[in-house]
Amino acid sequence: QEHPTSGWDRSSMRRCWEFLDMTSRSFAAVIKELEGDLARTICIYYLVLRGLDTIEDDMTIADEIKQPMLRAFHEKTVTPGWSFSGNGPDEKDRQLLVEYDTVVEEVNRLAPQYKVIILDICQKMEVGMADYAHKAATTGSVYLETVAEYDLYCHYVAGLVGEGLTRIWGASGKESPWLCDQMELANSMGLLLQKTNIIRDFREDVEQRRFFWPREIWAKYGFEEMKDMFEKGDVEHATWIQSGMIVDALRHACDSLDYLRLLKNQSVFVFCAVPACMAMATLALCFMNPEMFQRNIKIRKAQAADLIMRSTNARDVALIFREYARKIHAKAKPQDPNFLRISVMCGKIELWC
Ligand code: PS7
Ligand code: MN
Ligand code: MN
Ligand code: MN
Ligand code: MN
Ligand code: MN
Repeated sequence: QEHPTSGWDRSSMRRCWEFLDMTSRSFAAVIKELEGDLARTICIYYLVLRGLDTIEDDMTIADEIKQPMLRAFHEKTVTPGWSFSGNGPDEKDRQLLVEYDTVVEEVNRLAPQYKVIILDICQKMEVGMADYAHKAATTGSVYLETVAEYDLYCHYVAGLVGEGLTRIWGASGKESPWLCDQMELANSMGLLLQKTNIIRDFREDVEQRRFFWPREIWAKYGFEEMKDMFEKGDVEHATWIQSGMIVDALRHACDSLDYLRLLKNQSVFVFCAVPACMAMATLALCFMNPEMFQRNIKIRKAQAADLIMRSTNARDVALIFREYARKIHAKAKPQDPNFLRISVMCGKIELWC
């Protein structure tokens, strides 16, 4: 952190580094290791999106309030002195918005080429979030019907993050400008991470009335509502739905490996590779694991540390992906309707190496 460009000499930036530690379990370490002005830039990018997501996630904010808040967030983000104390008391990152004027101050200090990218992504994401939040508030228990709609929601909340990161890598000169021609791959990185999060957070999301699993994947097993998957005691069918969600997330694994192979800067590579490996480990942990429907399961600290140590180059990361693909394949059951698709998907990861 005590780098010439880290902003350690300013109290506002020091507070932002504290907010990063407070709001992110997995990203803080890899962000701090980024080279040159990227560390501070990505820290601010993270805090802006974390602030936006803290409004999206808060189900205690009424739709009439939430809609204009979300849609104006890119303007609030550059308005000196702006902050927000309207989050419910239980919202985990509410303090970030209470002191958001500190983030605003640092956004306005960013190099213009970075600031314009961050605000552009913020504006696109808030529109997507607001549209889905409105649909959820007005239709009740389910808002994603098809896998295509699910892909689009994940594009808004995570694919766009990957797009913005890629444009920032290009603008920094630390990655090739032609990386920006690979936005489809950047989108896939985001979708792999977001879908893993949506699978793992199943119970917590349903309990807070956030229903991200597309009906197309679960309604065919006779469930009428998402909570039926843990209330009806039909563990077998719930398991096939879980494997359907996991094989859908695995569709993005090979694209993610393709993206990682294009990176040249070591600090950028580690930043992108570590969350991707964590996602693969999390998918393997969730697969065929009925515990996931009952509580929030997490990979072990030691396992995470091992992944961080091994995520140093594209070849080793591909081997990590293959290791988890094999774990998944070994747990797959022939009576699972997704069995063939799982085998094919694991085979594709195997062949990538
Ligand atoms: C700028 C590092 C590496 C090319 C705050 C990193 C919600 C999974 O859905 O709150 O609310 O439950 O558990 C991160 C692509 C984004 C996607 C996204 C910004 C990877 C706000 C991470 C992170 C692109 C939007 C989990 C997406 O949070 O989610 C920076 C490459 C933030 C990345 C949301 C989710 C993160 C997430 P939810 P959570
Ligand atoms: Mn969230
Ligand atoms: Mn969210
Ligand atoms: Mn309306
Ligand atoms: Mn989540
Ligand atoms: Mn059946």
